[in-house]
Amino acid sequence: MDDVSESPFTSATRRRTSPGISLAENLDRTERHPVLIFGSSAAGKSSLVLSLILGLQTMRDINVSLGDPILDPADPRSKVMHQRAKDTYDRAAYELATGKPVGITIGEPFFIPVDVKPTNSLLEPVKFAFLDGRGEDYQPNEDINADLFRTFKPEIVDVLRSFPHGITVIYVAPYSVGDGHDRDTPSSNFGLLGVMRGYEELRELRRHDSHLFLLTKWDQYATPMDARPLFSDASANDVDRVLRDRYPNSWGTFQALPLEGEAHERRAFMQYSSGYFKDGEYREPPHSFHGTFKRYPRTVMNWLYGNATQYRPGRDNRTTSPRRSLFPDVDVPTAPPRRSLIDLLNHALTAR
Ligand SMILES: Nc1nc2c(ncn2[C@@H]2O[C@H](COP(=O)(O)OP(=O)(O)OP(=O)(O)O)[C@@H](O)[C@H]2O)c(=O)[nH]1
Ligand SMILES: [Mg+2]
Repeated sequence: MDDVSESPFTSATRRRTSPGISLAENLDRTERHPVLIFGSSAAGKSSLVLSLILGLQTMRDINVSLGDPILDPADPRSKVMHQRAKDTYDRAAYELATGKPVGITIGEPFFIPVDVKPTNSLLEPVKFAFLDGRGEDYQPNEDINADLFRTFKPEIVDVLRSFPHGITVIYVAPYSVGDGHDRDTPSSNFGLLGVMRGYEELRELRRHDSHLFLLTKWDQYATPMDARPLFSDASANDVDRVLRDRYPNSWGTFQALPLEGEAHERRAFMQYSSGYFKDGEYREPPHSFHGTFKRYPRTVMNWLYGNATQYRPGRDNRTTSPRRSLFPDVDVPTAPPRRSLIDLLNHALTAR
């Protein structure tokens, strides 16, 4: 048996505490691509998932639905997890209609099964499992007697250690926390650093994994519908500048994360807005700006679809398939700017 007792990240081992096959095995058997979403409290994780679902629900040529339970039905936690997934999924449509902001996520992490079936027969159906959970679990520990970085919950440890195909990891980095004035990004920054350390320690099968550093709440930085088009037309340098300022440690570490067999799509970054917010409330944007807002979830979805089609679960994990695009009219997120090791080191040393 592996000796997993020494590491803080593996203290929650993959011991089977419930009947049925494990989460990672079930994801593999049902050919579902896991999308692990990490970020501090109020970073925008749930809003990201909702906006991705909404973005698909409003496309005429894509059928999207809640998938089958993620956990083995023999596992007593299966029903509870699926009910939470269902609530979140149904919430997407409700939120669109009423403009309610999403509430804080509580309890144990859970996965939302989302099945995507393009009606265009040339594009294959894909199944995702989106992780949602409370951001507190990814924030540095305030207790000085405890380790700074928290351990992952057992479900996440299971996927990282045992899922044999490519997974996607999204690091959610909000431009700000709260209403735009309370800029508590240092906790977010170190929280993401802890997540990367945990990934590095637990994940051995990295060669097909894809990583996205997502600067959320971009609308708080670049006003939408402004005469200056920074909201819709930011360059990679614009985004990099903000990340260097607010996420010095985690953004630097992300760029140096050893991924094994580098491919540029597998390490990406972009800015994101999960919708049009006015006075802290989610609103329907004016008609002429629909495309501008929708471009964000569609860009991320395009990339996720590419990851899931290229590194398909359920197949031989040494082979890859051609990368497919779900929305040919939008791009995928770009690779971070190339930097020398010296530059990265300097950056890490001068980080606040
Ligand atoms: N302006 C703006 N606000 C956003 C955006 N995305 C999310 N928010 C707001 O930020 C707050 C937190 O968003 P959530 O999606 O609940 O964040 P979370 O990461 O799921 O937070 P926890 O569940 O507490 O871990 C909510 O009030 C959202 O309405 C965005 O793109 N722009
Ligand atoms: Mg949440």
